[in-house]
Amino acid sequence: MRFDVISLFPDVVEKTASMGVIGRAISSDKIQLKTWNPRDFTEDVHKTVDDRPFGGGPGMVMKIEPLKKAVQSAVGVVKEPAKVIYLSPQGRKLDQQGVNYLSQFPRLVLLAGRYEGVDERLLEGYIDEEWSIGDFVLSGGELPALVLMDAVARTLPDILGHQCSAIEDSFVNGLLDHPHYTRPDVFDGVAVPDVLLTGNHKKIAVWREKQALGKTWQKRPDLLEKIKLSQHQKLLLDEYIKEQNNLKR
Ligand code: 4HQ
Repeated sequence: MRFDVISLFPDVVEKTASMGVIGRAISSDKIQLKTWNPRDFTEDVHKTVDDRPFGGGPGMVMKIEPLKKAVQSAVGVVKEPAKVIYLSPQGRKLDQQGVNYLSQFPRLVLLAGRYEGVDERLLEGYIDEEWSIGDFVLSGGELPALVLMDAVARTLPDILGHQCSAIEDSFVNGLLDHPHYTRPDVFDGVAVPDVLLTGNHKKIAVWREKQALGKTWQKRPDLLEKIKLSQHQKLLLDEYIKEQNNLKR
């Protein structure tokens, strides 16, 4: 999969994307990333990318001409069709379902805005979809673009060292992740759950499933309303809830 990110801070995007599993996926050419600076598409001596808003008011607006050229250059750089995305709080809120939807496209062009945002006519003419990473205001679209890219990239085959970790992760099955432990087996007098030391993989899988259900019930009950539990899962969650009640008494 190929990502093209349009940003006034291409170094930030490249540097951040070069870390960890995503960085390795880029180095090994499993995913492609190219950044595009709207400043390189200006025509004036000052390389102006922003201007004062019509109607007045505080802040600046990103000019449409350099952005249109940047988007068209990014889209046209290879023949593969691209989905063009603008990151903004007005967009569809990103969740794992949205991430899975976006991961089916061979190319994403991500526009990271600055200032008060972009000229509305750019959205109307040159942007396919608008996405938000949450209901809060950031100072630029770079972090949202990186968040989207990270979440999408890690769903792709052969990106994570351990592909099952992507499958078992939080949200992928609609549930939160189960708890994790590593050495030492006792810390501050608190022991790791016995079952994890048994080597009984079937029992461990059942325990983890029950924990994922229980943690979701405790911390994010809203998620349970979105999915249909199997009969086995209902039984495990009932057991978890009963165990919790016993601990309280
Ligand atoms: N911004 N999710 C304003 C965001 C944002 C978000 C990006 C701030 C666009 C112009 N983007 N710029 N939340 O707050 O995606």
